[in-house]
Amino acid sequence: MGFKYLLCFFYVIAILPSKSLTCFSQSATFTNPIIPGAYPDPSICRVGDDYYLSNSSFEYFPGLPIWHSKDLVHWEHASFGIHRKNQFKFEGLASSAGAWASSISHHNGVFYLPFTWVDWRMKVGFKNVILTATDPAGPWSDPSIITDTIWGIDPSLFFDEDGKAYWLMNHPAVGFSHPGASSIMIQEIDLKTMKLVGNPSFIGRGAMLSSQYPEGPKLFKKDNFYYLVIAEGGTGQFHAVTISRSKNILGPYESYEGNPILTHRSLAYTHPFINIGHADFVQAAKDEWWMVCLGSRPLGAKDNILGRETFLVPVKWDKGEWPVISPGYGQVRQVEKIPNLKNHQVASIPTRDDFDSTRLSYVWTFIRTPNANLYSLLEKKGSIKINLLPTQLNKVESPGFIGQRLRFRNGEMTTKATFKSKSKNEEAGMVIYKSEKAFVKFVLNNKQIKIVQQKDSLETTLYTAPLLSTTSEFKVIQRENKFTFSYRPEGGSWTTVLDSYDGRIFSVEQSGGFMGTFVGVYGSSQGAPSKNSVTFDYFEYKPLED
Ligand code: 6LW
Repeated sequence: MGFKYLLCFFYVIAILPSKSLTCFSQSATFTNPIIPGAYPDPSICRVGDDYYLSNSSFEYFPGLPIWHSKDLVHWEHASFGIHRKNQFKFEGLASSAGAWASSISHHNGVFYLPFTWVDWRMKVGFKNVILTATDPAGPWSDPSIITDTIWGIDPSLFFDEDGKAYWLMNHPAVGFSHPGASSIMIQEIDLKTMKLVGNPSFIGRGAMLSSQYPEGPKLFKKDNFYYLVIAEGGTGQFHAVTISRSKNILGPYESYEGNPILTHRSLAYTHPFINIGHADFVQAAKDEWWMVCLGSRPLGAKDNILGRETFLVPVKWDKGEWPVISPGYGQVRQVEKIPNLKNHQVASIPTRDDFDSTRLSYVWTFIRTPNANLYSLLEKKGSIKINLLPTQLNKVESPGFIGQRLRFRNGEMTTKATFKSKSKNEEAGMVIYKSEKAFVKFVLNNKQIKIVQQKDSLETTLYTAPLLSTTSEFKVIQRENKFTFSYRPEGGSWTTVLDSYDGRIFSVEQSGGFMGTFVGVYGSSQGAPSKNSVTFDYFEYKPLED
């Protein structure tokens, strides 16, 4: 008997603690991207033990997602900088116009969100504005217009130790020119009046004489140096992060001889991440710095279908020295050691929405500002009703589409629609959408179920069959850049109707644009008046094993 107790005692003091530690210890690594899906141009700030991050959002509404984290790895949605229809005029906005490159900062209890509102219909297509909030959960203010007379983008703020605030942005080249030439300028700003003070000072043009598209400027004060971090090379394969520094905020700035401090330009498609650039730094602890940046995960080896996502990279920044990014590797790594911060468990994005709530989850996004009568969650619990409006997917409008960003390399998307179409122009179902010139709709109308591709101005029917039921489930399986379409009529079984569809139509390489691809539910009367509607019982979007 005694031996058995001894054995148990030994187990308790020797084996169990290590097991319990293992089961409770957080994993020592994280996987990039930290915010998957089309969330480009990340900027980050720290407020005590809390970190806030914002992304561009272009023509999508709500816009300028604001994220919150305590450990830099797990991010929960906090708010949208653009959450009211009257903040900006989205109607008729071109794809990839809209909200570019926000830069979140915090000072004396106020969050500032400068960014560029792009509308190429304006005389000067780039208006640089600031939104403010005292609570990261919002509400955010109406825009204060800082510049609308010069062609510049990517504003950010810097708060100096003497209490002065400075406005930085990309600016037309001054005194030099070559393809892609522009410069970085700095100017004092009075944040009480939201007016620029004095004149702009030129402080940078990129690390090389022929640098293209110096943009995304961020300024840091460390060890009595002002460090200017920018993106250059353009937001494609040659994208890079470069740095310069000065003892005087207005310069002259000395370019680091080790530039670029980060780029994947020479890795081409041999690395799982391309287009790395547009960075921001944050000090997580006394001597621990981290960088967020954008990047893309090409699918099918070369196709950027997911858009530009947000990545986290360690930085070694010794006193008085230049920062070393991803020390020992010099690349953004897929699996990285976690920051030395207390683990912050947050709710991950749900893979299934049964539409039980009275509000849509933040992952659901509209193309431009939605019609006030577009949808309802209140008609029948556990479903969403989309009212058929005349707006159309292949026009620069706000179509009857509610979508999520594609965020997995391999995923399965399913939904169930009940729809009694009264005419062939009334249609409803599932859509994979990149822009008004690149989408595939999988829909029911009054007589058919069909798959229709829009590629530029060409509409092509890829599948059509007689309608078997006014209630049908739709399934799309994405394996990298291949999409397979199936459906199941009520009471029937799944039938695959289109296999290995070439999804490169959604890639930046084929359809351009600054955003990624969305998948969602949809209904439209395609230009004609209608009082009809479609009901979706659920939407599921889950990852498949790589
Ligand atoms: C953004 C610029 C960029 O303003 O692309 O990747 C523009 N860099 O900094 C739109 O995302």
